Formats: sequence, C-alpha cells, structure tokens
Amino acid sequence: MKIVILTGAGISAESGLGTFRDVDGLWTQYDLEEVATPEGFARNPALVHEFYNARRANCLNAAPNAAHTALARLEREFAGEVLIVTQNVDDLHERAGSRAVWHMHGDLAGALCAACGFRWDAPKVMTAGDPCPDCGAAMTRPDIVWFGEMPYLMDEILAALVSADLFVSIGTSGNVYPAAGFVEVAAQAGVATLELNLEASDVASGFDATRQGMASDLVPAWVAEVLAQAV
Ligand code: BV8
Repeated sequence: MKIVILTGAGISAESGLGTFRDVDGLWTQYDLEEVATPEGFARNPALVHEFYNARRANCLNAAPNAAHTALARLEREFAGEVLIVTQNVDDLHERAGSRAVWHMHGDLAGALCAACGFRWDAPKVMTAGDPCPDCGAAMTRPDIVWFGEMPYLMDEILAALVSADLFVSIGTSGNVYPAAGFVEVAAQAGVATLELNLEASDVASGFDATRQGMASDLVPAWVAEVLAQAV
C-alpha cells in the first residue's frame, strides 16, 4: 500500500513557524509580490533576502511538533510506502526523522545562482552580493519556488499521486496551484483522499473525507489508526 501525503504551512504552525493566510499570516506582513516572485527579487533582492533570512532564523529556532513526529513514525513502522510532498520550505519533516520528503517549493537550506543555476548549501544569512561558488556572479537567491515559477519534481509527484492508494493533505488552505489540484488528480485516478486541517480548505469538497482540528492532534491519531489497521 502506498500513501502520498501533501503538507502545507499548517503542519508547522504549532512549531511556531508562521502560515501564510491565517489572520497574522506572513502574507499579511509582507507583500507576496515583493518577496515571493522573480519580479520582486529583480526589483529588490535585499528585501527578499531579508524575508528569507528571517524565516531561516525562525526555522533554526523551531522544533518539529507531534504531527511531524507522527509522520516519521508512519514511515518507519508502516509496511507500505510513505511519501511526503511538502509545500513548506522548512526542514522540520527531516528533523523529525522523515526520509522520503520532496520539497516542491524548494527549501530555506538551499542557495541557487540566478545566473548559472548552480546550487549549494545556503549560509544562515544570505545577500544577493554573495558570489556564486561556480560562476562567481553576484546573483545569489534562495532556492525557493516563487509565484509564476514551476514547482520542483512535478512529473515525479504526479506519477506518485496516480499510483497511490491513499492521498492525505495536511495543513494547507488549498489556495496555491498546482498543489491545490493534487486531490483532483488523485480522485480521478481512483485514489482514496483524506484532508486533515484546522478548517475545511478551499478544496475540501474534493476529498472523500475531511477532519478538522489541530495537526498535532489529528495526525498522531490518524497515524495510530493506519498502523492499527495494518496489523
Ligand atoms: C505555477 C514558496 C506556472 C515561497 C510558495 C497568476 C500569475 C502567475 C501564477 C498564477 C496566477 N494565478 C494563479 C497562479 C498560479 C499560482 C497560484 O496558485 N497562485 C495563487 C495565490 C492563486 N501558482 C504558482 O505560481 C506556482 N507556479 O503555477 O507555475 C508555470 C507554468 C509553466 C512554466 C512556469 C510556471 C508556484 C506556487 C509556489 C509559490 N511558492 N512557497 C515561500 O514559502 O516563501 S507558495 C506559498 O503558499 C507557501 O509556500 C505555501 O506552501 C503555499 C500554500 O500555502 P499553505 O501551505 O496552504 O499555507 P496557508 O497559510 O495558505 O494555509 C495554512 C492552512 O493550515 C490553513 O488552511 C489553516 O487553516 C491551516 N492550519 C493553520 N494552523 C493549523 C492548521 N492546520 C492544522 N493544524 C494547525 N495548527
């Protein structure tokens, strides 16, 4: 049996990392156009690096919560295959022990040269003037997928979705595509679907079942159910 899990900012909310669209969300403090688009980076790279340097620092100070830990337990103890596709750019899944984690929107730990495409481990604090270790250009950006850019691993993700037995979405508002469209792809392929979220997402109606609550409650309970059934 194969389970594909999509996670969003809501799974890291209880670790203290801001979500995007909740009341005090990140997009209420920063203009998305200014800090999460290639155009914004071209206009003001220093502001974009300030935004991601702050999130990288928050991430270093954060710890995985019970939801991340439960998913790592599922991967360890479940007889079938477990894959996490995350929209998040933090490394809390990895720090909780999950190994099969695909970052479709990139991650804060990565640096990318906007001139030659070279990738390297991001320092804690990045500036646009940091020279690329490969080509030397001062066009350093965070290795993050911004709006209008193609998310990573899309072919692999779509193949995993249609070959899964269960698709579970955790902590995402269903606002951002193509991730918000994954439930449709799964459902059309006959895959069972479940949403675990604080409130019904914008795409909740596309799921076979939805449960509302805090991820740190819902996810450990759901993992325990799956492991009990699998016995
Ligand atoms: C693409 C990295 C095409 C940045 C992110 C016009 C122009 C251009 C594009 C578009 C357009 N109109 C639409 C689009 C497509 C666009 C899009 O969908 N826009 C939206 C706003 C309408 N998508 C894109 O641009 C994507 N690329 O389409 O490329 C293309 C085609 C060909 C060739 C080239 C390109 C790229 C999208 C990726 C953007 N980058 N992240 C960063 O992180 O800084 S997206 C950003 O939103 C976040 O990364 C996050 O991953 C994502 C989704 O947010 P959520 O994770 O869902 O977070 P949110 O706050 O919204 O919700 C949190 C949920 O958790 C809530 O429901 C809440 O109730 C719940 N919750 C809260 N606390 C808890 C909880 N649940 C449980 N427990 C709790 N404790």
